Amino acid sequence: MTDRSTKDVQAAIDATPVEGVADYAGPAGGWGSLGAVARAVREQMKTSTHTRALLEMNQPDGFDCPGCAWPDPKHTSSFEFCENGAKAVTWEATVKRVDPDFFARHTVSELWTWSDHQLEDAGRLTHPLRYDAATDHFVPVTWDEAFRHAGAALQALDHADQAEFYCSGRASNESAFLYQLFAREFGTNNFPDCSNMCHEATSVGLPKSIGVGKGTVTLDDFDHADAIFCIGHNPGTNHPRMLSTLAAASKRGVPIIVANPMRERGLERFKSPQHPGEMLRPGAATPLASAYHQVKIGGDLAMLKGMMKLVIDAGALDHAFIAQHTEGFEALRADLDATPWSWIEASSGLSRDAIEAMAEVYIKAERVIVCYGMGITQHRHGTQNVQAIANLLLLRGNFGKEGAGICPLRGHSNVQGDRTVGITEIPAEAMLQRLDAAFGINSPRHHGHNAVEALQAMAEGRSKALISLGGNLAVAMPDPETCFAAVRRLDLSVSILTKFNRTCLLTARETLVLPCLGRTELDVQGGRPQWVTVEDSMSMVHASRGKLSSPGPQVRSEPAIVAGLAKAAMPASKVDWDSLVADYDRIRDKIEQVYPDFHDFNARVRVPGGFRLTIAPDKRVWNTPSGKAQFFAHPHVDERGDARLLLTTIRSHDQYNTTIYTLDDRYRGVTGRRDVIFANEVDLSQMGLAHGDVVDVESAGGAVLRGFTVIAHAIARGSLAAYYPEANCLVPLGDHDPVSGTPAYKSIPVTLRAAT
Ligand SMILES: Nc1nc2c(c(=O)[nH]1)N[C@H]1C(S)=C(S)[C@@H](COP(=O)(O)OP(=O)(O)OC[C@H]3O[C@@H](n4cnc5c(=O)[nH]c(N)nc54)[C@H](O)[C@@H]3O)O[C@H]1N2
Ligand SMILES: Nc1nc2c(c(=O)[nH]1)N[C@H]1C(S)=C(S)[C@@H](COP(=O)(O)OP(=O)(O)OC[C@H]3O[C@@H](n4cnc5c(=O)[nH]c(N)nc54)[C@H](O)[C@@H]3O)O[C@H]1N2
Ligand SMILES: [Mo]
Repeated sequence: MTDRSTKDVQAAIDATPVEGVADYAGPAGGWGSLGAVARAVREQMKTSTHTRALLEMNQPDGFDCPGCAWPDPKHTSSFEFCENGAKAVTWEATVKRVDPDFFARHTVSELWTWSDHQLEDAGRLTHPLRYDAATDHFVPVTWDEAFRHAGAALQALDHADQAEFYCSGRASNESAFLYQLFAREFGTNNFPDCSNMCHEATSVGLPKSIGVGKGTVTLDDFDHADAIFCIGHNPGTNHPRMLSTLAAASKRGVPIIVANPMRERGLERFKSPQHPGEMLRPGAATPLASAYHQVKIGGDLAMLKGMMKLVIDAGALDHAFIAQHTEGFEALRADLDATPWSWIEASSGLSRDAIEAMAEVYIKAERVIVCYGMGITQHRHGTQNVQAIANLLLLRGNFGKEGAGICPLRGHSNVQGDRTVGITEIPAEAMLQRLDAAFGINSPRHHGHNAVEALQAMAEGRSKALISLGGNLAVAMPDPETCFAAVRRLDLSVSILTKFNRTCLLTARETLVLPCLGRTELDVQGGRPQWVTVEDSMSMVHASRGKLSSPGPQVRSEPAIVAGLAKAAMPASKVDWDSLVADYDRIRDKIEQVYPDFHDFNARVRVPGGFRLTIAPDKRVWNTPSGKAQFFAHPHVDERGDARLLLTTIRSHDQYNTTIYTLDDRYRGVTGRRDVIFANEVDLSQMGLAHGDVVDVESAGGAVLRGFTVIAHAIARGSLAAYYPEANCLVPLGDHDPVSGTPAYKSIPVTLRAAT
């Protein structure tokens, strides 16, 4: 059995005290959340104006939370409380600064020895900086100098495809649109972006299945679903506002079925800080998961195929829907017939009984939503996983009806919007034609690099310049040895950031760090406050208005910085950059010209709550080549062979990707440390190891993560977990889903041995 009861694991943890490791018995949310917010406010913010800013979050006239892409309820009267949203805001609104004095005090070699937490905790960037190799210091430069140096290095390239334009997912639609315009006029489609490490399997897999690479549900659908499946995501930490939605469904008696190798408290029970009754009653909390299946790492495809077999066996197909709306059913059925239960059970780590129980809930429900996250996408078979979820939903017509559909939990708050407005290495011809017509430019037609290809090109010297609009590319990517060296050999590295991070320390021949405003801050252009727009994971586009004062007079907005770089790189540019930056309405008018779905953009987005982009499957319209939704058969291949142990990499409760707020992970009972490996206690004893032992972890390629402590945890047999980015050295750069290019961060074959 894979399901170790939490009690058994608890006994193991109690038997051997390990520093910083304890059981967490409470629910998600609750007083712990309030305490964490109070602490974040205390440590980062000093003024009450800043503290009040927290109340502006997710209000119609306030700013969009930079935390995650979960949508806001339509009728929010009170402010939606979310601990991790509050951490994201306090981290940005901090009163700490890394100013020219700071960089005069610390050399780059010294800063290299700092932890990722220390680097960002030092504060907000205040001045444009340029690396001076002679002194090993970053020194302040004027904006004109910064743009001149960047422009000269870009002009010195042999051709435009030697430049990589990285985009992280916090950029607004307006800055991302200008950024892609800059790169395309410059002459490249090289857009590595954080989506390539995240939901690329969704962006690539779903259009083939249902004709759109996005989720199909809205928040309202959760009020009408008869069953909700949560596969491979951890909302208590990564999408905390989702817990209110799940709690409401749970109170309606809707089954919530979880498939996750780890028991995550945020999927088990929730004490809502906005619910005074629950907060004041000790022990009160809303149960979330009605059933929790600890699938083996990478075992989802087998589990989903088992469920599909059972749906067919039970005669529970929606025949009319399949006949009218789909193609490929017979091939899927043949593949499922050829898939033996022995493989399904071995590969998923779940018994047939358990999968039958899941299928029963699925079949009983008229309307089903399947939610999923990185536990599905970050595998070699990520695209197959996503398409298997679409298959399962198609079998019973769970698209285009209220209360049903697919719900990818997106990552960064505007990662979906950035994609929508052109950050893609594989642009559609029709879009390029409209872009060219709107600006009188000639966009390149050949495809560009995704994130893995960009790093490979940089590592091999084929690409020589990297511009980063946000993010911490080299740390977020697998295989730091390769990726760090790749950035260091560049001719030009430009980072547009709110905070200093390790990627900036990988100095190239010319290295510039440019400080930008965050989303919470007031952005004045042309004498007037500007605002931006974002798209959440349910395709709602709405306004975000920053209120806080700038961290310093030198700090510029992202659109202004992108325009400055573009003008310096292309003195003969056809685009009137200054006019666009002076009034963001003009940028939105251009977005509308290039993307017809944004018709009346400036008017519609001024309505509180904004508008929803077209999601054709809502109307059972399928924008696939055949005009039908497609079933995809995925013959079972066990790509990890007989690897006995797979390691998955996860986020702690106190981190935002490469940003480490503190070293704690409250819901998993870890305090003050991140050098731990979560393991199944039976696996440990079979390996001759015990809770608290110090081990070395070795990947199949021979990379070793040294001196980590194994801790017993309620995790499926054969499965291990460690924090990202610490464990990224175990993932080779070439280990990714061949279809989407998503790195296989979630299924790394490893061995463990006592530390040497
Ligand atoms: N506070 C906070 N919020 C965030 C982020 C953050 O770092 N901090 N990051 C943002 C970003 S960019 C993203 S992409 C999202 C990420 O949100 P999630 O997708 O929730 O991210 P992970 O922490 O990677 O968690 C993955 C979950 O999948 C499970 N899992 C691992 N391997 C498997 C598997 O093989 N099968 C199954 N079924 N489950 C598996 C893990 O146990 C874990 O519970 O969150 C966004 N929101
Ligand atoms: N092993 C492993 N690796 C992973 C993952 C995993 O699950 N496991 N997850 C992957 C995923 S899903 C993702 S999305 C990537 C994340 O990859 P990235 O998006 O590259 O990384 P972040 O850590 O989100 O970026 C943090 C930096 O963004 C900057 N920043 C913050 N706000 C703003 C802003 O408003 N504007 C600008 N210009 N800069 C800003 C700050 O300076 C900060 O240092 O990591 C991936 N890597
Ligand atoms: Mo992500």
